[in-house]
Amino acid sequence: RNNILNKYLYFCLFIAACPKPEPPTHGRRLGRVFGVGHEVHFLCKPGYELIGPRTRVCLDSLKWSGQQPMCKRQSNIELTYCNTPSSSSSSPSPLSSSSPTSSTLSSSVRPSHCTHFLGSTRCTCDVGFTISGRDNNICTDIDECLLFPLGQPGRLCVHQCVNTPGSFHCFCPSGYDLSRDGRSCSDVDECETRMHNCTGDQMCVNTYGGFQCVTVECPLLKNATYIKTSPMRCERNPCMLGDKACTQAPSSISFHYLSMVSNMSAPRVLFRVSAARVLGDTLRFGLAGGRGRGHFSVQRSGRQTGTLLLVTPIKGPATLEAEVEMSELERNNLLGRYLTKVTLFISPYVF
Ligand SMILES: [Ca+2]
Repeated sequence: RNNILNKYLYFCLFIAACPKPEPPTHGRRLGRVFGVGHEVHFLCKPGYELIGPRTRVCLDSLKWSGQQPMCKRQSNIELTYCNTPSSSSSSPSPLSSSSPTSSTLSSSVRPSHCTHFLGSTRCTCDVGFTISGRDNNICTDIDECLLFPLGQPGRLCVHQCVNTPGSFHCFCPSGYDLSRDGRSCSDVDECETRMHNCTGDQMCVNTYGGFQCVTVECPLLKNATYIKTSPMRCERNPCMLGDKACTQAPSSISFHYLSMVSNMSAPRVLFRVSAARVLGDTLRFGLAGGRGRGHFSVQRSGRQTGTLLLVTPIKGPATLEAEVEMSELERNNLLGRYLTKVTLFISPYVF
């Protein structure tokens, strides 16, 4: 056990990660994974403007790309009013104190662009802003996140939406990268990119939003002993002649790991078990056990094939197990039992 712990510590020391980036004063940092290839994002409080990069990436050199950004207080924006002919004052008057926006001057408020032609005035705003103010003289930011909230058709971001002056930005939970479309989140394959901390005797299983380190261990049964014949399979050692309890124990146990997103529709096929060669006259397939049995069913889908089905959707995060048993018989005598243990890792999100 100590040995395992030592190995774990050894791996912990060598996870490739960048130093924890501090959030800027008057702002915050989004993103909690600092491994190579991961991104962090920076935002400023209202009234502050981000100077520097909005996003930094942890580079192979274990340094963050770009410079640490700052949040700079926005100096009172000079609102140049569209002077209507009646108010020909040369000095632009500040926002009247009755205006509700005067106290929250930020870059979410901008002057409008007005043109005067033949006594009429036409004012427009930049993209992402809408005209407001008593004389259409200011533009206020459109909160796209509020307009298209999460969980509604046409939503902007699959996870988190942050409104910015004139635009918006989508954020993903840790373990995901923002997709190229800027709205969806795609899983980071920690196993493929070596961002996992699984030890040498463990296997890395990529999951949606994370990864799992699994150890395949052959069972210790009273009546039978097993030996690992491949990383995912254990086979029973030969039984003593006449040892019935031993011959009734599974001849082989295979392990499989599946990753799924939350709330996948059902019914759906999860896994198929087939007999490579059949010695007896009958094959039977059934669900032997496992956590969350109510979600699964086993059906025969061919002469030598059984199918593990998901029958009701699973809400994540969850880890469930299903055991599919195939038994081979000859004139009603059991020739062998073969167990397939399927572990399902279900993400907390529908992506
Ligand atoms: Ca992953």
